[in-house]
Amino acid sequence: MKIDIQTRVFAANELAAAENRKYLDSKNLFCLNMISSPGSGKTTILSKTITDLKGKLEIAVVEGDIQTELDAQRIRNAGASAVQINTHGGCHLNAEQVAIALKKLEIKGPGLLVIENVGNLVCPSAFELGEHAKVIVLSTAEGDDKPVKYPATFAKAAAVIINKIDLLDHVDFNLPRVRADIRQLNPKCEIFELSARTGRQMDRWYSWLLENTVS
Ligand SMILES: Nc1nc2c(ncn2[C@@H]2O[C@H](COP(=O)(O)OP(=O)(O)O)[C@@H](O)[C@H]2O)c(=O)[nH]1
Ligand SMILES: [Mg+2]
Repeated sequence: MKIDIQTRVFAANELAAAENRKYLDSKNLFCLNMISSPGSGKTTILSKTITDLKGKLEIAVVEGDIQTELDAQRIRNAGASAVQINTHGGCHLNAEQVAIALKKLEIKGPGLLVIENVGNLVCPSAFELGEHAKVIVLSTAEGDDKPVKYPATFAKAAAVIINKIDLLDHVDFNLPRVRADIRQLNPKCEIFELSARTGRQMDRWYSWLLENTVS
């Protein structure tokens, strides 16, 4: 019985994700599903990206949080459209919630749509949202064991951002080990090492976004 219900939940989600993908493709929107622990810097990375790529790339954001409109407000302050989804306890976004947010956003396209998922490294990677790629963010402040502890999530990434490299001298974070662990799980993904606070090494991330977005 339990398996039946789980199967139906996943099947309904897959259908809604496929509809989202059709919609995104019809508007020439490149869509990223951004996944990380809480506090790794997703909203900071997005805010800086929106500011720095103003005039070069149209960006819209769907924000997923258990509670509050805080992150959507930060994105609007940076100059992009944002819709906030509150899951009220749910640990991940699902494709139907994203479909509702897409209707509210009414993005013209072409451009980039980023879905900032609810902060955790487990459930979000199990629910497809219709995205073209998953981006996992890992910060130097949260320890260097995350790729090996959450292998399924890292294995699905098209790109991994190692954020807060400005803190490397102050935290226990073995960067070569993390690089090697990510490569072991996912030989092909892009790895970006940057600081959203100082702006250091954001350029490669920007080039990757621009290369993948139809203009
Ligand atoms: N030192 C440092 N702090 C950062 C960096 N990026 C984000 N932060 C801080 O980390 C905290 C969490 O950031 P936030 O963007 O809200 O993370 P989110 O929960 O993943 O969206 C905030 O206090 C940010 O100012 C960074 O590159 N370096
Ligand atoms: Mg956030």
